[in-house]
Amino acid sequence: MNYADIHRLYQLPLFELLKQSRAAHEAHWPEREVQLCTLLSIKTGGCSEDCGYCAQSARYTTGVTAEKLMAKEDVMEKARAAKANGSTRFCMGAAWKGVREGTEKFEQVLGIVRDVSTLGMEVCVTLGELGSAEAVKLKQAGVTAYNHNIDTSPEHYPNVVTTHTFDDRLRTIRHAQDAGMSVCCGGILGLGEGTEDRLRMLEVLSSFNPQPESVPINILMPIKGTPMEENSSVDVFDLVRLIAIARIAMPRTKVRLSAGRYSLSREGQALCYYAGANSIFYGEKLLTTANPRANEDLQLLRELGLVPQSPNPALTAPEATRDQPLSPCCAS
Ligand code: SAM
Ligand code: DTB
Ligand code: SF4
Repeated sequence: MNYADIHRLYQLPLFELLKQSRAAHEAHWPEREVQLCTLLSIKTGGCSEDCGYCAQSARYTTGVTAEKLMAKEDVMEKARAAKANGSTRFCMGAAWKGVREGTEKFEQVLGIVRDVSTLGMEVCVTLGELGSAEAVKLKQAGVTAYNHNIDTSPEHYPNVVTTHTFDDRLRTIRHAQDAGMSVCCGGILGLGEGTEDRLRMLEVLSSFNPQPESVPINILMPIKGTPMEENSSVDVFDLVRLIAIARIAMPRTKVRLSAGRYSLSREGQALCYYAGANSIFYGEKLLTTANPRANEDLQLLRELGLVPQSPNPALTAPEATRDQPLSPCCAS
């Protein structure tokens, strides 16, 4: 969807926008299901990059200490627990700039993926930059989805990160898509961006071909010690508007209400579900920060008449539309 159409939606009275996003949601997601995804940080802290929001960058003193890659057995224990709790997607994150074929750490990750993929959950990883060879190897090992966020608009990105570029992010996304993985790609609200940046971010995401299989919408978790620790908070109605526009612009995409749920009221979360969110990170911890308790989430879903999504381990990646260009490899 182009910027003008996205902007027109943004300017609608809130309830008119919600009427349109409900219609899109009910047409494509009639089951009232919400996907439950469990996150695990398999390699925490010590990252070379300078992402201004991140607790795991080695450039800021945040209280997060650098750890080694987790042992496979420990990851498997967490993955089994996630499955037992009803998660259908297991997302493993690593605080790396990226991974390279032939390195010991990449081989270790492939081993972890192979084992986790035997459990019958969707397997998602977020490891930073990928080349095409790494993407193919991850797909072969059993990754169903690759998470790599664009985080904000191309214009605002250099104010947030300087150690890699927006185009680097797009290239990795393209490699993941070319290898046949689903792409999970979204962003963060609260990075000091303006409304125009938020809408541009949705324009870029919706222009992917295929569109992302899932779009996480994070609210900044302000981390002490990072340049963004004092950023102003995000207005809940702005969040709801963005979710509604994402639902209309990417009707087949799972829209994940991601980091920041901890500070939202139950009513605020209910409005996000109504607007079109149909996926959450589930379990008390995100990567390094807190998330609502699992039993509170299940209770809220019950009260709203929503149900946890049934497992789909055979998930196949969305297909590109043939009569349109593939996802861009750079923003210009
Ligand atoms: N290093 C890899 C990368 O950057 O793609 C994977 C891990 S990174 C922590 C994954 C994503 O988490 C980031 O792209 C960002 O969107 C999100 N994230 C990180 N810190 C956050 C924070 N403080 N608040 C909200 N979202 C955050
Ligand atoms: C995404 O979009 N959000 C998740 C996941 N993908 C990897 C990460 C949120 C991290 C929040 C801050 C933290 O816990 O360190
Ligand atoms: Fe490193 Fe990813 Fe954090 Fe950026 S967001 S500092 S790349 S872990």
